[in-house]
Amino acid sequence: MNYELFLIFGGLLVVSALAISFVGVKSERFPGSRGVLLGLCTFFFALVIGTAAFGWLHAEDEQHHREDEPIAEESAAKQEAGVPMSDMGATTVLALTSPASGALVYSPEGLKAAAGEVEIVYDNPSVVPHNVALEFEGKEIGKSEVVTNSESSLKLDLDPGEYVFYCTVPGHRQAGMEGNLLVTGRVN
Ligand SMILES: [Cu+2]
Repeated sequence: MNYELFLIFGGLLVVSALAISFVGVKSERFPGSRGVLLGLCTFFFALVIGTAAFGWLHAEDEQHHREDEPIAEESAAKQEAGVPMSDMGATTVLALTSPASGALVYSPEGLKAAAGEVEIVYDNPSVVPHNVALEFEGKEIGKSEVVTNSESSLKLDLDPGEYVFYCTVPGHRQAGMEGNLLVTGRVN
């Protein structure tokens, strides 16, 4: 709507300016009186203000449209992927970190979660490479990317049981980078 008004005002401004200059060139007596001059000035002033105002309002509208789009696209993508809206955010997120000094330890030393989707978000603020892997009954069931000065995460669907988390960088687990993850029964 504001865009149409912007076009109308803008178009009117261009047409009137051309008409006035044409009359001005043809007639030596133009504008003739102060009243006509004043009227024309007011007329152009109003057109310029109108064009600018609706142009600005239109720009505002556009911006709102753009702000709304990403959210709409994201939920549409999730629905397409078959993820029910109500089940989103049911993941248990566990924070794990190591000292910035590069010491070969995890903090906290043990983790606990309810069965279901579990994500271990590991933050390594040191220059020593680390990651987090998970083992069940002596078998590795998943591992995150090895990182320095960054975060890496591991997401798995876990049944109740006792798991062991550790660092896969050679020597680190033996030096103490391991801990227990206890997964308890599903809470429904
Ligand atoms: Cu490590």
